[in-house]
Amino acid sequence: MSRHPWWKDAVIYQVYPRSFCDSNGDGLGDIPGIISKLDYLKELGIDAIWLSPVFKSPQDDNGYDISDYQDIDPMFGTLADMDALIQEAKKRGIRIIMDLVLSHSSDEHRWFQAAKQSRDDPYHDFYIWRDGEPGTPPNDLQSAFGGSAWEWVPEVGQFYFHRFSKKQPDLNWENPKMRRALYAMIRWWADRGIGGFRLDVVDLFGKIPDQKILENGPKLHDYLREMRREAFTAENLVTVGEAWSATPAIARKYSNPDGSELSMVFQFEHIVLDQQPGGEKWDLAPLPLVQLKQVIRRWQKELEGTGWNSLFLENHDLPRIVSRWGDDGRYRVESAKMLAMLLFGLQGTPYIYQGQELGMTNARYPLEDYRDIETLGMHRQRKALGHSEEDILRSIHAKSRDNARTPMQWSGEKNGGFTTGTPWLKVNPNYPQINAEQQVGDPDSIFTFYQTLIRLRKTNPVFRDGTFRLLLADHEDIFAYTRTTDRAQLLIVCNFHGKQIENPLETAEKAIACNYSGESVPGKLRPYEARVYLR
Ligand code: TEU
Repeated sequence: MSRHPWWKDAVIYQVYPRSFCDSNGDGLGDIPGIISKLDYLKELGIDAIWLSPVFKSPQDDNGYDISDYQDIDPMFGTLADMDALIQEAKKRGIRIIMDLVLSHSSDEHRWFQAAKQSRDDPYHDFYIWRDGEPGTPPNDLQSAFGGSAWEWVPEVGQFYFHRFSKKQPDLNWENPKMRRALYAMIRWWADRGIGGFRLDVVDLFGKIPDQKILENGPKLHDYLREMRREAFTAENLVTVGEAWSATPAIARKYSNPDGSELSMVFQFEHIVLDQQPGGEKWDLAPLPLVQLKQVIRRWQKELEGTGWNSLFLENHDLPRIVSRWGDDGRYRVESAKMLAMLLFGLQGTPYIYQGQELGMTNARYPLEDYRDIETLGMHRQRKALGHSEEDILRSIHAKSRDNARTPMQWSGEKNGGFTTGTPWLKVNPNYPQINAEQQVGDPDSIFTFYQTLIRLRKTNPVFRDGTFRLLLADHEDIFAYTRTTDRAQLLIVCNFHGKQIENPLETAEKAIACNYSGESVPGKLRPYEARVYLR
């Protein structure tokens, strides 16, 4: 056996089930649909699928509000379908990672239904309750989707805390019975053959709302070590936490190589660079490339040998990267490939969000076509604050979570081949030009480029082991770095802009991958040109 855990060599693919593939024509993706696309994923070369939540849920936040952790929502299929997915994926060497939402449940979970009946109910203390008077919440903490984070329940004469929608009451991690119930549920899934877990908003587990401590509460890492011991008992699980507040020092705890907490965390320091300092994601700003390089360098260096990075540019909460940091017009193909190379050259485990491998783009819809609770909440709030409709729509087009949630574009057929019915969210009208059918097997496609990058990572240990060094730190257009072991070195050179520029790193060596075919232009980097050299 290798001395490295499998996930250090793995590439993980995120499926957003609602938007992936609809097998029964109801306009919603489902588990049989995912099974029907496993061969596609196998061909891409990925090792594991992170499934956004498919548990039973009233879908107030598209499944991030779970009403039964041990059942599948009928819109996605049945437990038998889930077992079939695990088995069919396994046949193809693909593991399934489930998305555990443990900071809160749905208000329709039987625990909460019982909890809100009486203060004496044993489940009451599974949630966070505070006394008070109706209309006067315990403090001014706000829900991430707008409005107070406290909701009054007359039956018990108390407020409950909800960081997200009021249909997402926060679980009380102080309660050991509550924690044990979650751990038993996790072991039950691992026994069914689940390969790992993604932990939604893991940094909120130790919150103390009374002191307005939400992230990084004092007991957070105790809880995680306990969870590691009592829940993650199966062998070879991969665990990844979502931690918006992580710094490298904190991430070293989460991803300590001694395995005492998690395998790795998603951190977001690079993701929040293109917004106004002190503002929200909706307050748009251009990407400062020099700063992006500093942030990535810091994470690469500070976790080297002492932790592990997850590498991502997209997920179900973020816009499409080619529209965000590339050019989704003239240089869509080149810039999508450049961003892929930039990411895949780094140390860590890369994640691909569905459609990223096709260079899918942001949707630019009129307001009535958006479905996301966060987007609609922000629209309401900013309207009330007097922002213009035009400004709000500009922010939505750039940053709405629905940008990533438009249905997967499989073919040039009606609805991009996603459904024979009416899709729950409109398909991006560019599906005749951007779809999987067209790209699989085309040597110049974005899909094939991802395939190549995955293959390169699998055959060259320097991708896993090489130490990072940033080159040309102050250059305004080029992101370049090396990765070095005592046996090999990678040089990655990316032109981040849509113009041809001088290449100060010109070399006579032959690139092992490049996003342009044919001869290079001596001494120059073409628009968005990206090359990787192996020496
Ligand atoms: O997201 C965590 C989170 O903090 C989000 O509010 C995030 O800031 C926002 O989506 C960025 O625009 C996780 C899930 O990934 C998200 O889909 C859920 O809505 C949220 O938790 C609640 O479970």
